[in-house]
Amino acid sequence: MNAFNEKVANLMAAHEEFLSRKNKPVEGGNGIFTRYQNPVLTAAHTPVIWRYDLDEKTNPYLMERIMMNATLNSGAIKWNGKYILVVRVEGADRKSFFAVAESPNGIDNFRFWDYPITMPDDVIPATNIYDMRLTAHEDGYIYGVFCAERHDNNAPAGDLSSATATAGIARTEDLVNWERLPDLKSKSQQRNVVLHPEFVNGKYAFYTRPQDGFIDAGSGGGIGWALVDDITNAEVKEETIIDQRFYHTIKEVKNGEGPHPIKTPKGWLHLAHGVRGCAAGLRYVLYMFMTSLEDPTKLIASPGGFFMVPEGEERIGDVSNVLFTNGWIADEDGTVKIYYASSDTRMHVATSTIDKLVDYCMNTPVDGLTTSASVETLKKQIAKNLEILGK
Ligand code: M1P
Repeated sequence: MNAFNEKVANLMAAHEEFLSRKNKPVEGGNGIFTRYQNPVLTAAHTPVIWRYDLDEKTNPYLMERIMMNATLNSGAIKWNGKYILVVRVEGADRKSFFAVAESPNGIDNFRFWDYPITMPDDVIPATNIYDMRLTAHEDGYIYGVFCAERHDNNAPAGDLSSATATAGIARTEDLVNWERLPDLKSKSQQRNVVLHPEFVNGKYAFYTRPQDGFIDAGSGGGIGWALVDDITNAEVKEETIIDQRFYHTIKEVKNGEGPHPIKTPKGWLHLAHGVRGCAAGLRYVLYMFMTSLEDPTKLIASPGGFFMVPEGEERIGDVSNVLFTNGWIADEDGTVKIYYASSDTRMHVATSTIDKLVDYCMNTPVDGLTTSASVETLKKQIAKNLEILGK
């Protein structure tokens, strides 16, 4: 073996060793969920064959030719017994693309498939696509709904930053071949749009996030809901806000549905992100709520405050102080694997159960929206506990 081939063999072996690391739960915690020690996916998990040209003639120094920047906001689905993430991979060129990574246990050993997804771009070509929510719909298809970003051509000359966000829609049966459908038509810009897994009144149902501009949710109000007659020509005609934003809460500035909700006997279990502003910029945290099985637009549980916030190294990255989720998997035994990205840089997993998450939603006090309401809630719990402890 010549020196170049030996270097290639060492590179492949080191990568394989890295991919096969075991992940361990972090002991302790708040009893609601369990974090894991290692991120499940980072830019370093992307295949060697993506990043290097392995031809000695064209890459004699064996340098990375196509660098990867981040692996973030991933849709998730259990498919053929495997835990699948459709990962938002961002290259050094700032373009995001989708790629499938699979794991046998959902906790470690995630490996990318050889090729990224070729998303047909035959509708209105987009500059950038990201943040896919996966829904195995009762119509038999797996849908991917994602943000399609384009330069705003109405921006003044020289403004290269103004953009528009719409919801791209595609469907597949094998996660390899995707049929692109027209983007969701809506009066406003839309991001964080998610397809509900069941028909409602015979129609497709979407969670929406109307927004005034590319960044500003503005008058959008919160997480919306819209029924759509025809998925091949989807249009938001009426939109109802089902989870509102409020002043001085974790979702004051923006919120957005995470993955599609999980159906439980007590209602639809939702995971979302909430955004508030502070001197350090925007802070993105995760929160939960539940809606009624009979009427999925009716909020039936709204635990106050955040469910998860960035901790430790999660706080730092390309866009610091951000947790974002658009994928979770409920196993047959009631375990829930929550896939979340930290600071727009890397992917993690946390585990819980449906029972615990429902209990969390039903029994965490609501946000009373003022300091005095929060103090009264706290006093009630203290008094009860003092009585239990006989003090
Ligand atoms: O940078 C944080 C997140 O910002 C956006 O989310 P939202 O539309 O709610 O502000 C998205 O671009 C998301 O990808 C990103 O993680």
